[in-house]
Amino acid sequence: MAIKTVSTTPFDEQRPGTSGLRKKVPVFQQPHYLENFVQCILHVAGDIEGKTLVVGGDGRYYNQQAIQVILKMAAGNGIGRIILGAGGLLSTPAASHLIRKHKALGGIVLSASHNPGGPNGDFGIKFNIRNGGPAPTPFTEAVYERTKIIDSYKILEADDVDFGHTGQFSLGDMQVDVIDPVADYADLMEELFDLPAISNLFESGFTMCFDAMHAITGPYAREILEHRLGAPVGTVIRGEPLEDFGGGHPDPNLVYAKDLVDQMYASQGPSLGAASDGDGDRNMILGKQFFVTPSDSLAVMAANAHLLPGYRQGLSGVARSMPTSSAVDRVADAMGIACYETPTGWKYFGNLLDAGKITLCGEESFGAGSDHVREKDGLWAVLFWLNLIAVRRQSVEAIVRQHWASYGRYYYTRHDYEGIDTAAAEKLIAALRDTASSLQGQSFEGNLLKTCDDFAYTDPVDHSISEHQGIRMLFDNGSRIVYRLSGTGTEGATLRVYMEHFEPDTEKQDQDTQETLAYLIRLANQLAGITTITGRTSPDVIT
Ligand code: VG1
Ligand code: CO
Repeated sequence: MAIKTVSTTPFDEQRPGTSGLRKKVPVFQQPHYLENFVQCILHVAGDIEGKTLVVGGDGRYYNQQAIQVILKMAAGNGIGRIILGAGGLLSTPAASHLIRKHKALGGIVLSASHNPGGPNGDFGIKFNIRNGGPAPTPFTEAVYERTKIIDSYKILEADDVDFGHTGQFSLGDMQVDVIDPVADYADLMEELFDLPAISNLFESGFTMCFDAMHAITGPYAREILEHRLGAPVGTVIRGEPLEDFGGGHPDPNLVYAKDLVDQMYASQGPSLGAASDGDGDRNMILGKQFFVTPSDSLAVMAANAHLLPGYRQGLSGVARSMPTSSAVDRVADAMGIACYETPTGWKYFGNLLDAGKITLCGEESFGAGSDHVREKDGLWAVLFWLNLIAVRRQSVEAIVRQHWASYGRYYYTRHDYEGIDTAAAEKLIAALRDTASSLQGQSFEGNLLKTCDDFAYTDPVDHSISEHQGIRMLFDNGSRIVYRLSGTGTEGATLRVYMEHFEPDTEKQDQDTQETLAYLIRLANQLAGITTITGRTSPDVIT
């Protein structure tokens, strides 16, 4: 088998966003498109000769074809060993764990996460570094610079290989280990949680419904919940990974996991509802007729972690992305531990976790995780809640209400305006940036705007600076409006507006979220001119 050097020319816009390069499938199907990007990753990764690489994806359309290319290119570029999930499957947290376990050079994860799949859907590719986490911005920017000048790539001339089952084979001089995608991850969960206590919970009649949304977590959830924990068969719904996610949108929120939400709001519904996304790193938690916001979930986890085996020694610190509500800050304050505020995207947590500055972290976008891997982890979050319920023997709702009584409640919502004109979206943010300093100090709806700025972050470990991470408006009553543009979409721009209002009075903690936040929703539109600039009168998705 010969290694071929293929001439190529650069493609425009191969710049990775919040989480890797995401484009429509037909864009990835262009000759050399994927190859160029993979070659640039391997170039920036540096000394790769003889090293180990973890490869897998969420099973979406084009996963198989992309893996064939990546295997041959890895062999063509001198990689020594590939660890590949059977069927080309690996959830994002499982890939992170395998990189760490095998001390691999890194991993290539194929996923567009919560974006829809299929021949006209989205595809994505992301590189994770040695610590198991998403490559940090300096790495992804170096890849982008390289994509602008690439003129050739290397690939082994070989037939397609069969990686449908576990086993081992060679591809040129490279060894490929096809492994069970679930086993190592499931073992890790056994180390962190009290599985016998959760089994007892199920034995005592506790019921749950886990919606895998026809994405990657189906096999993981079946193994852990139904096999290892003994939950009844059928606890996991939509458990078969499908290339197009059954035509659905694998985003676990109140809009896209509607079947699950309907079950949870039915009169005889289960006690716990949960869902995960395309690549298994997000989670949604529901009690009986009760939705837990991801920001609250993080705060509850922080306040209760010491009750679970994996976290009994306490937390070194916590972190949240800037748009995530301040609920966890109050817990950290009470516990006397540090709370870091980072830009959106899991890559910003990596250094804090590696340095031991934090144990838990999370994002408002249905993401939570800990130092067990370097990605957010959907099933981990579900097991955390199950273990917590097993220890406290209370309902999800009771746990959250008690939390609000102790720390106060943050009413929280995110409004997304999808597929808007990119120029209009950029104009809106630029205008806010320009007026930020003059808005600061004024009062709106009776509340003083204490701080209005464009969020910038200095990493406390490597001191790198990330600017323009979103416009923040902090009011003196503890409420907040944040605006930013999505970095994961593939069509036009998505404007995200995040709003929160703090309510310490237990008598007022049972109101409707959108009604309570109505004054901020109005103000957010008015201050940014959302309708005037974008022509939109209402958001496409409210979470
Ligand atoms: C979104 C979320 C962000 C998350 C990212 C990747 O990014 O807001 O919190 O880290 O998706 O999640 P953006 O730039 O579109 O707002 V995943 O599960 O898609 O890898
Ligand atoms: Co995801």
